Amino acid sequence: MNSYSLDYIDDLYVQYLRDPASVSDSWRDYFEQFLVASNHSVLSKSKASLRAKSPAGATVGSTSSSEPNDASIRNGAGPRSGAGPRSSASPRSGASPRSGAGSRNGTGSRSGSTGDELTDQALWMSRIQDRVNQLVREYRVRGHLVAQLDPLGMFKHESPELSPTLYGLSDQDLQRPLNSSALENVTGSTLNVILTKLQNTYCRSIGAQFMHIDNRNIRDWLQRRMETTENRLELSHQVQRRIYARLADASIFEEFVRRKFVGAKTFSLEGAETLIPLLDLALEKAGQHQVQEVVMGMAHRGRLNVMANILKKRAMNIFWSFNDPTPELNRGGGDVRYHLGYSSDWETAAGKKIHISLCFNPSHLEYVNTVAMGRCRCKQDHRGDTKRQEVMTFLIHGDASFAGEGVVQETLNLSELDAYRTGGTLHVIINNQVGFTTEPKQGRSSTYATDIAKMLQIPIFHVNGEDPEAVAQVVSVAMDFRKEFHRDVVIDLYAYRRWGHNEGDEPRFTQPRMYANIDRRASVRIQYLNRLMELGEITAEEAEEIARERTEKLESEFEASKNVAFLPDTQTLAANWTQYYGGPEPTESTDTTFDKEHLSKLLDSVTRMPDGFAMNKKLKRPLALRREMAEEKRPLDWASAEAAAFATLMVQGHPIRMTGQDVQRGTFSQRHAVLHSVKTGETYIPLANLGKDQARFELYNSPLSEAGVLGFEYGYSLDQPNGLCVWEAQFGDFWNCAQVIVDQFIASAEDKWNRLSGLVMLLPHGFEGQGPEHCSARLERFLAMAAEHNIQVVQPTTPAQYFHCLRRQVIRKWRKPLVILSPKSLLRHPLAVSPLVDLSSGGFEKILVDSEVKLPEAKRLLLCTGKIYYDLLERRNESEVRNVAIHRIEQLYPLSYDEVAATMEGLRDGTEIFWVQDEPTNMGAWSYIKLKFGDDFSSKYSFSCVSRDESASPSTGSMGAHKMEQAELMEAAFAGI
Ligand SMILES: Cc1ncc(C[n+]2csc(CCOP(=O)(O)OP(=O)(O)O)c2C)c(N)n1
Ligand SMILES: [Mg+2]
Repeated sequence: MNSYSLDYIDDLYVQYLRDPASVSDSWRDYFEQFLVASNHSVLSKSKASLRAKSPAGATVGSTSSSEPNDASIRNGAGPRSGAGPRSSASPRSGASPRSGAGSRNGTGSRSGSTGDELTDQALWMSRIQDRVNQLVREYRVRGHLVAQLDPLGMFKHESPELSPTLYGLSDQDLQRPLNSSALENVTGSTLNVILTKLQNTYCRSIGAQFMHIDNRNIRDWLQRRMETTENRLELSHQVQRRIYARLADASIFEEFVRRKFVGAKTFSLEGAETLIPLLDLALEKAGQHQVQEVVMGMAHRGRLNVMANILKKRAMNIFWSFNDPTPELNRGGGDVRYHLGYSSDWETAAGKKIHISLCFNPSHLEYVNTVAMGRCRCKQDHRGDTKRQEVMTFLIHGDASFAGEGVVQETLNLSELDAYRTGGTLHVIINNQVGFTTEPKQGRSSTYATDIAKMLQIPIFHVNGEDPEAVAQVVSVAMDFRKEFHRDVVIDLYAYRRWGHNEGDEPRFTQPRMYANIDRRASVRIQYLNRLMELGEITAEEAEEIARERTEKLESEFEASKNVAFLPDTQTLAANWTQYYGGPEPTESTDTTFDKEHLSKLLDSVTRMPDGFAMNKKLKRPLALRREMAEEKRPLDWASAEAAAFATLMVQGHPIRMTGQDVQRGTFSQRHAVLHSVKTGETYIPLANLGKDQARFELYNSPLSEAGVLGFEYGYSLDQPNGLCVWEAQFGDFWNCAQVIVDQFIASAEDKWNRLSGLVMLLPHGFEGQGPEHCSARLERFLAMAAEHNIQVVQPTTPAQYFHCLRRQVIRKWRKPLVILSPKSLLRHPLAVSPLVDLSSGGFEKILVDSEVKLPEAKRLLLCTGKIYYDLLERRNESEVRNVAIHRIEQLYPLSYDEVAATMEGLRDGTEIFWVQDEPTNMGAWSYIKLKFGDDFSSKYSFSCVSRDESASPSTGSMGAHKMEQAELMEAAFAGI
């Protein structure tokens, strides 16, 4: 019988002890006969006996169904008899002292009773060590469950796996000296000592989850950091006082605001004031790590406090906003004080400057996450920070929203992707254990609010917010982890919410017991002060002085804010935005032309690849055709015009970044901007190889996400006025998964926050019989949210129009989000082509006027936008109609009546104008056109609409029905002609 057979019998024995019925009859008889009253000596004897007399028919060492698995041991029914042997699920090599025992490799004596006893003794010691190893491992895996995390004591979990008795370790064993190299920095201690160290490390105020990380080096690094220090920092006198001062900043600010602005909404931080020293310490660490800039994203909770105490926004500005003295300036615009952004410089204790930018934030929780990350990435790109260590993101979350909002998963998923990597975000959860009135047990199915973060290979540190020194340790390990591994890290700050959700809210309606508990608690400032006084680090008088000084300062800021002449600090755009502007669209046109010869060369060069590059054969033809386009032997198609726009912008110094699902090839196999060698799999990007003077070209396939990715690109665009930042939806229909980013940021940021963006959204759109979800980019929704020149909504119908539109977006200094309804079938439509000269000359036209039928001869004018133009044109050509003019509206917004009227000159009064659209009446542009121009049109002409009947879904799922409907539209458009 070998050692593994013994292990097997051990396992069976454990199983038998838990449930005698779970082992076979023969093994049960055997255990009953020999081991029922087991203890060490009995075991020793019994093992010798076991070797001699295993029951007939039992296949020792096999993996029979009675073999217990890891889970069955862990889920065991509580402590077992102290001496019971156990086959450990822990590694059978490594720290186990077996190799030295001799018995396992056959060198020990196995014959004769004395030799047997000795061997058994060694075996037994080895097995104890195995169990200790297992116990140590369980502490690393589950210690957090019994850690003292929750100031209110509500988070209660048991972990029987942490009981030594589960591993057959008796009280006697606790006193034995052990080889416990399994625990960092400990050798030759007793189990008792080891247990104390384990509990200190993993079960005090810090609960660390890190054993889900697959990479052993990372786990070892974390273990070392925590176990060698028992998860505590030795804090200097100065740091302790600094922590106290930051707590005083936090709590005195809250108390002051509550006293002065009774009942006003502040979303107080009280109960979680440790956030302020936490951020303070994180910034200190960031300074040590040579971080130059921090981009912060956070929601309402504690935001005013962070503004005052971290961003150092002068309190007078915050107080001024409570008074709301100039409502007339904010009619229809602006935002509430707890959503505003701010930026400032932070100076660390060592004198390092860090620029902090707190992002403007809508009420919609968690959506700011990827916006902040996008900004961080762009700032890194500007600095040439290829290691992504000079700029980092801090994201502060609520417990309910982190667990509940799906965009959190999208956020985390971006963190390790080439297109979105920012070198590691610090996530902090203000875990006040409630979301408005909803408790964790109603709000999440997971143990922790942070469990979604376990999808990443990163540690999650839960920490009791009432233990600021534990928080200091966690910040130190977390920030060093990020520095070392360039990955995200999560700190779950366990706290509570001293008041209601906001200051007008009564939390005792719904959380009476929790609030009875909260009411009894002294603030963390007072608790920490008491501790420091006990340690003799600070006197009551000194503490009093710190508090008095802060209150006085706030008092003087308060007085200043009441001065009628006071004007608050409204920050203007950052320095790199000085040449750019928002507001109404400029009336002057933009020169988007480009030298024809150069254009031709650039277009040709994007068809070339390095010698020997083995391109897919099927791409040869499209590239050959493009070469002919460059030579003006054929007109350009859509994708070539796009490549031309990109190339010309980049050689003029404008960087381009584009992401979206499958954008490298293009959803419709039209772009092929990244070529793959069929021999080596290597890729080649012609647009990134135009010449050494070109600006950066980045084109990334995104994960299957809309909200997260669009948020990221929007964030990127906030810091990149000089470039083209493009997000393409797979089909236009899917942007509604990112509705929040469009509504809350893209469409309204300038109005609310005076922040500009030149982001481009490419939304494939077109009714082509592909069913309800592949036809409509929901033009009507963009038009409904279009106001005050907030966005541009464009539907170009020729490659040249697309080319000029993209170039205009960067060349003019007016920065405005651009929504392009891009085509699908037009990508290859024989009529949707443009000669090279239309790109090298001309410019973008808001309305394309009929070049064949002149208005004075028109009996009817068809107004339309997008692909339906070509359907109408074909129908007109087929039926040889000569008296119906067709105008295409290429830019739906901004568009004034004057601009439209200018294209109608010559149209006789009373002429019929039909707005023709493929969309059902309740969708598309009809409602917008009618509302905006209907009265003017109707006063002079006969104005009506041709469209599909109103419908709940955009289109039919039947190709046959689609064709019938399309034919009816054409009939109606030309009826009576
Ligand atoms: C997307 C979204 N849904 C709902 C709300 C309304 N709301 C505001 S705060 C809040 C509770 C947030 O709880 P938590 O994330 O724990 O933050 P806390 O307020 O407790 O700090 C809710 C539901 C919101 N702001 N955003
Ligand atoms: Mg909460």
